[in-house]
Amino acid sequence: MVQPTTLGEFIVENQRDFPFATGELSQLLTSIRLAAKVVNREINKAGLADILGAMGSENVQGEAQQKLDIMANDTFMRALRSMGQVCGVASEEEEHFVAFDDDIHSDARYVVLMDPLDGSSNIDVNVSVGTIFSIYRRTTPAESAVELKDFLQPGDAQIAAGYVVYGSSTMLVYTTGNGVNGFTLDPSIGVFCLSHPDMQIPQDGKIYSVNEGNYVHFPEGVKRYIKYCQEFDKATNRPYTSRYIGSLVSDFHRNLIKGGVYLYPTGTMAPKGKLRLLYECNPLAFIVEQAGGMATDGTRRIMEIAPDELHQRVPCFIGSPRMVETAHAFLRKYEN
Ligand code: P6P
Repeated sequence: MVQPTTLGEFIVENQRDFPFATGELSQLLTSIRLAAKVVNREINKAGLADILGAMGSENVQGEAQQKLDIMANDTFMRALRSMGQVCGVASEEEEHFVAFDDDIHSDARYVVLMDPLDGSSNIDVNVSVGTIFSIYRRTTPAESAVELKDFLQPGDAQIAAGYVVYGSSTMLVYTTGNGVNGFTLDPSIGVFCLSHPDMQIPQDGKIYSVNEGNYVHFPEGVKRYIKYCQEFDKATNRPYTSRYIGSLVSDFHRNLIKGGVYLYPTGTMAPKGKLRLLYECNPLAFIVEQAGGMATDGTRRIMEIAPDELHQRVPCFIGSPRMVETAHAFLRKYEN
């Protein structure tokens, strides 16, 4: 039996994709890999270990912090701090960025932005959740204190991005700008193995993912696109299938493999959209573009948007390019 390539082997074999990293990215991804295994273990036993449920606190988004949210945040923070490559981390669970400003991090060159456990409201009902991460080189000089502007970089400046989906199996999917590769955790040996080499999103699809409970609050163009998806038209394979898990990483991952479009538009409850630019939309946009897909805010590429603030929200249309383009046509036609 041919031994599958492990994530560690893959990173080393593809180190040449990262010439200036001299092994640093390998170590950074290794720390993420380790944290993902720990979070996976805790999620799998959450129901038994009294770590389900809310902490009784709220995060900066005003969302009830789940015990596993905090566990995941602390696990990734600890893993990233343990490596000397990272000088700071921004997280959905932290109001401000966290600077690693001790001696061993003084010449660190990378910052990481992450949503340590996305979709955590689904945890108590055993629906899959995920971790999303984005990696940049710092823009301020080494040896100096990391600054907010090191984190407020457009998505096009990312040097790596990825996600972990804790589902029926646990997968880590990432890109360093040379394609997208997926690794499945083999729990019997605790190793991520290459299972989805060179992932490419289908250029068109039949799945649309949107919370239709917000329909009345959507812009007219979004409403018209949703009706377009629901109309019968044999020639264009419609009606499409509506699939919405309510866990961004899971909805994105399914559409990446099967083809489809995920929409989180503006609406009354979310005047700027709900998804965060820096640690949800940008990393997934990097991945989807590397896999041949599209990611926009309805008009601009997500990765062109110049961030103003750490927890900035943007509307998001992401997935198969033909489907995103069709949605754009409705937005343009019915823009008020
Ligand atoms: P709604 C989870 O909080 C999240 O950010 C994504 O994982 C998910 O796709 C979205 O929110 C669900 O939001 O408003 O449809 O419940």
